[in-house]
Amino acid sequence: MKLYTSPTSPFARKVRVVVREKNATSLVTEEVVVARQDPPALHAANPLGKIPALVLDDGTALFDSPVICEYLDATLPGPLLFPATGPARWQALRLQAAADGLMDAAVSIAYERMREEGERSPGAVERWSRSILRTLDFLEGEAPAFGDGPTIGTVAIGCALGYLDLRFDDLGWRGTRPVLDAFHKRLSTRPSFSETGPA
Ligand SMILES: N[C@@H](CCC(=O)N[C@@H](CS)C(=O)NCC(=O)O)C(=O)O
Repeated sequence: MKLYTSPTSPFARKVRVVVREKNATSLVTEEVVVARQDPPALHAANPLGKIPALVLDDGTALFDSPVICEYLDATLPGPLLFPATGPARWQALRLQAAADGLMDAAVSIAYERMREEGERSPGAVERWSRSILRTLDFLEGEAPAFGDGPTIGTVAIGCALGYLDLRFDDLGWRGTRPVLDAFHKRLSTRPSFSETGPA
């Protein structure tokens, strides 16, 4: 399988973490691309032109990150990151949705910063920033129940927080969110995270 990826994309990192949690690095070749340079190979795999995209050995291409992660989890051996049924499944998917939304808002702000002065929208940045802060508070409230074994929910949260550390160093999210901070520090010691840290 071939994964189109980038060292800084939090969405691609989710997939790279899942590959490692499933002990499957030998099955997935990672190809770094710059989505904003519109590489044809990425567009062939994902018409949306976004990273990550996974091309299977039969040529089928999968996107976006929740679909790729669930495919890998379902088809590779090892402990399940997507609980099969029941409340645990909905909790994992709910946390993944919160983390993915946080990433969306953070990536949107990062892109906004790259725009020319006259093309920027301070109002949109303000809304995305408030959404990030609300979601961090939500996650702080959920963190005592995260449990020890990783799920797709906690994997996605770890990637979202790592992206904040990379791009929003000045946010200081840890100060008022001690449970989330402790969770992130614990998660970061897993090889799947330490090997995929944003470059
Ligand atoms: N919902 C998508 C989001 C993927 C995404 O936004 N990727 C960014 C990189 S972090 C991207 O490729 N952006 C390129 C663009 O928007 O042109 C997923 O979960 O995979």
